[in-house]
Amino acid sequence: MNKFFSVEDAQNPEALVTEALQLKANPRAFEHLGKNKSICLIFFNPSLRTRLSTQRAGELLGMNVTVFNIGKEGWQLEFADGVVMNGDKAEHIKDAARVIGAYFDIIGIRSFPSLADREKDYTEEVINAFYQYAGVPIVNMESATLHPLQSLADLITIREHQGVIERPKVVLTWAPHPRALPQSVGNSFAQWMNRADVELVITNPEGYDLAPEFAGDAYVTHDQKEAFEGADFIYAKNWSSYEQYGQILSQDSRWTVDAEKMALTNNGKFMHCLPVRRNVIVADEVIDSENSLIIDQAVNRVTAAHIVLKKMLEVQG
Ligand code: SN0
Repeated sequence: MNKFFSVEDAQNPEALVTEALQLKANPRAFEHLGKNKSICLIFFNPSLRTRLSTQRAGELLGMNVTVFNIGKEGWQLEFADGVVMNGDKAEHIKDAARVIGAYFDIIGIRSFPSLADREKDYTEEVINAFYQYAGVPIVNMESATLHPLQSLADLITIREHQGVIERPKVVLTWAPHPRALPQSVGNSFAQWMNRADVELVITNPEGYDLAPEFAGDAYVTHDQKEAFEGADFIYAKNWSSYEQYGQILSQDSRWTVDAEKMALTNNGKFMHCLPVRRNVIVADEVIDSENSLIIDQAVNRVTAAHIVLKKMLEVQG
């Protein structure tokens, strides 16, 4: 694997989950694979789980891990070609990526969307430029449109908790939030669930439909209660509007996930990627209940990064 940008790079997502679970059961099995190998985790934006879990995964493989908060501590980067660089941007991505690629064997990138220019955000300019110029494998640690390490961790978590249910009903529900957030987690979750053996339902208010290329074959309804009926897993997440790009169209607290709505499900499990605004996205009574999988998901972030880095190290030899 020389890039991990989306589900497309996983070839067979279900097989990747099986391998990841084997690695989770025996986490030190490949601790020599990354000996004398290095990874640089580059953050344009804040992070807690992605930073620490990817660092832990690198360490489990014996790698040297460097974290670079480029958004705070680096030069501002220019991405356009042929620009006269006499403004605030001190360095071109071509130069920065080639240098970092010369220092490290693998690079991870976190770069949120602008939420101002949809076409630009959806071209994934930042991770694509690193891939073009760095010459080493690139891991998406949440890009403008996708968050594949999160979605892989989510699919691992569903497989661990589905029990005897063969094809679980998985519901992705929009929930309110005070700030405009990326569509990345929602897009990515939908993209992975479309490739997994689950029944996917997405529910959101009007104006919040996800990009069709990611919603795929999901059944989409604007009636949250209808969606929750008989669900095995409820995945809550806010995203800003894709249609009226980056806008907050609703902060309707009737979309908050509470115990009354969870009662409509098939004793459904609750999921969220964190960080979560308690009592805005989800009521404490749900997120603190025994059906809440939030910590399992976070733990599986290590497992997801572990299998992805292992696959990248294996092709490097
Ligand atoms: C990010 C997002 O994409 O929604 C990262 C999630 C893994 N979340 C936020 O930026 C939340 C910020 C906030 O103010 O709650």
